[in-house]
Amino acid sequence: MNYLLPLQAQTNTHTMIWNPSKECMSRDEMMALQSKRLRKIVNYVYHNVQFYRNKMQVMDLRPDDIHTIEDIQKLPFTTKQDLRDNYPFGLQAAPNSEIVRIHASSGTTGKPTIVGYTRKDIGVWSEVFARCLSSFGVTRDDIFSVAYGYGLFTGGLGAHYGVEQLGATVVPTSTGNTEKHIRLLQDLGITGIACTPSYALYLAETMEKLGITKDDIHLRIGAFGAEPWTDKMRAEIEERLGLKAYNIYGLSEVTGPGVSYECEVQHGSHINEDHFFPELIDSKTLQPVGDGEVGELVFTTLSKEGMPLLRYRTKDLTTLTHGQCACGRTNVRMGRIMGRSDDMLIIRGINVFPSQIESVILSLEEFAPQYMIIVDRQGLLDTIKVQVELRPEFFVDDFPAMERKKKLLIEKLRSVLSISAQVDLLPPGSIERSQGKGNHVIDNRKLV
Ligand code: DLL
Repeated sequence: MNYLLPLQAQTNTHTMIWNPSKECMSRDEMMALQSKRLRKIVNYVYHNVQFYRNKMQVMDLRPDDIHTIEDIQKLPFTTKQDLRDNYPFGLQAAPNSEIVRIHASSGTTGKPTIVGYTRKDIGVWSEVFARCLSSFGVTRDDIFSVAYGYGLFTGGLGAHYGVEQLGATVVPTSTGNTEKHIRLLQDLGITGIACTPSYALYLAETMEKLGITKDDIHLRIGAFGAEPWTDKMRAEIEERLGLKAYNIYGLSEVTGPGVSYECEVQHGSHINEDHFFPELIDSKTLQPVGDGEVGELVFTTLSKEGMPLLRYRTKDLTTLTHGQCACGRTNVRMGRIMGRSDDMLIIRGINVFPSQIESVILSLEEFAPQYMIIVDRQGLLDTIKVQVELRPEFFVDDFPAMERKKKLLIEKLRSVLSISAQVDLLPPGSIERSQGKGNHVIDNRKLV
């Protein structure tokens, strides 16, 4: 194993960095490490994965042609479709005897994506997750509830191993049975929680129904991810659960949660780029885009043994920022996921991301973060309807007052996003809650 022992896990300061030798490298040192690992991984997949050997041969490329990390642009891309076409084990590089675990990504259409991990892969994953937790301020004294789903989804077990690696106490609550969870939060004095932002809100709502306030629990840190969320949503969760909320990002194909994580500065999420090399490309031209510009995130796994991937196109849209952060880390930062190149809605020619609609909704105090966006086509015209719950204190039996609120949201959506949307106001509690990843969009146009 070439990863280092925890360096500062015992301290109680908030600026602790789990592995400074990997999180605070100079750019030259990082590029040297990445170059070395890239050469090794390209050689490894060339000799162990028929799919990559074929692709490289078609491009007249040999492992010897790759010298530095900058040569990555010579390599072929990998897509979700490639994983489907090679289902289940076609992209696995290690022999079955070395695989100790398999996860599968949910995938709404077609076959799931199967990802096999060697023991070393699980070790790296635990290490990178421990870096995230440490960056959020978690210490060995914390008791941490993992309320991501356990099972084929990488959220539960990924976070579980990370908490253990850091040395905090893990409580594997998983999803479901929220009342029991709340009881454990109180009785065990649980101080940290990892779950989707949707579930965090559901938890807050259930607590409120039970008459339990944030002062009755002891949560101080939340590790939220697996779905897009906004700063408005962050503020809401922090207020209702009485904790500090951090973003954690990842995807099964690349490892699971822990690919990137916020620090206390919260200006983007640091990518564990010694293991997952990021590129940002224009989805159409496939050419690189610069710092600060929006593009599609692409990852090359630099150390994975089970299923290494070259230039995997995530479809996630974000920005990258190089340069040292005020927290002391030098690892490149990615912005919030603004959407996926495949879930951008084009409404009468205007590009709209669900997260933009969420931001508009939450900028108005009347509305709760529970909403659905329904897109349809009438004749040749796209229509968009936003169904949104009112907060209980604003839900009144007064028709003109309700109409005014509706108009307010319609106007704000028009002025901020240049779309004219229909709005349905719903009573509190009427939209189905999600315990895992929330779904906010129904696009009926795809069904025709
Ligand atoms: O969602 C892994 C994960 C678990 C990440 C727990 C964070 C916390 P998948 O099921 O393969 O893996 O889904 C990956 O989810 O490509 C993004 O579109 C989205 N996603 C994950 N984290 C975030 C985040 C897990 N923090 C897909 N913000 C990714 C926005 C996220 N989107």
